[in-house]
Amino acid sequence: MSKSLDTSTTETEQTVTEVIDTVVATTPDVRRAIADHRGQSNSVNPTGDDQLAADLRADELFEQRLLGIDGVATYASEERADVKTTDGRLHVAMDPLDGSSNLEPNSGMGTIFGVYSEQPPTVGTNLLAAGFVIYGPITSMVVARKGSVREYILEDGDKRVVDDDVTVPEDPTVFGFGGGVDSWTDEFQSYAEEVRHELKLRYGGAMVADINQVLTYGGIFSYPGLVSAPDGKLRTLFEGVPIAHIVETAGGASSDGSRSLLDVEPDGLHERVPVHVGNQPLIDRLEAALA
Ligand code: AFP
Repeated sequence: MSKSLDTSTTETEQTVTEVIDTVVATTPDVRRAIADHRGQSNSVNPTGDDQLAADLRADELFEQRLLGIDGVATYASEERADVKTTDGRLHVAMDPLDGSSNLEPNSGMGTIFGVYSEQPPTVGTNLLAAGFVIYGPITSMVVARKGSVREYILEDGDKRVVDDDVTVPEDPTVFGFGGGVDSWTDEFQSYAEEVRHELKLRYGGAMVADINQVLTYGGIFSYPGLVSAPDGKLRTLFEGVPIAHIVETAGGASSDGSRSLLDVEPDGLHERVPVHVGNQPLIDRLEAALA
């Protein structure tokens, strides 16, 4: 490997590490924002969702701190129309506070992030690392990087490994399907009818917590294309692709209904996509049902 390429790889890895550690160090402030900024903000995000004050505060914290990292060139977020740019080489795309509608009932919420080698919108195979934080009974984080998935417990802005090889269990146990029965297509309805007799329902309204159920117990999470919204609800860059990278790295599979979410080429920052992730056989059956 040439010297320059070697240096560049080392610098890239150092920047990815700094991004992950900066997300970790910011989580106590996000937990405080969840407690202190509980109201509406009277604004909507670029995909039309109401923004809570906590959404905006979390976005502000991550933007300031991540753009402060030398190697980070851009910051893109579900909460803002455009990419923020500075000098650097890598690109961060985030859902700063996933599941903010769970704030009022104090149910699980999270942060989703991806570190890309190319500026978004870009294809998921350009992800260098992806992860999510869960602000639950404890704060935990799952990160996919260099071909493996690790789970950490976060305390006071530090992280400690609790599982250094997260893999989707072979025998599936849970399913979580978003969107609502009456909005599903006939094809998805028939698939859901089969699955609900085989697996246990685990659906909480914040995908990070539902995805962690699939990583822990095996199964499938879907927010499918709907009759009224064929692209579904979830954002390609900020939710679907980073989560797909994590689940596929953990030995599972992902699909937009016909192919891996990592092969989806988004034209815009805020595109939506149907999201299906979980055990390969369940994804295969889903794609056959939707074909
Ligand atoms: P919010 O961030 O607006 O609460 O949406 C969360 C989310 O994007 C994803 O985390 C959930 O899986 C999904 O939406 C829940 O959508 P429904 O409220 O339609 O079930």
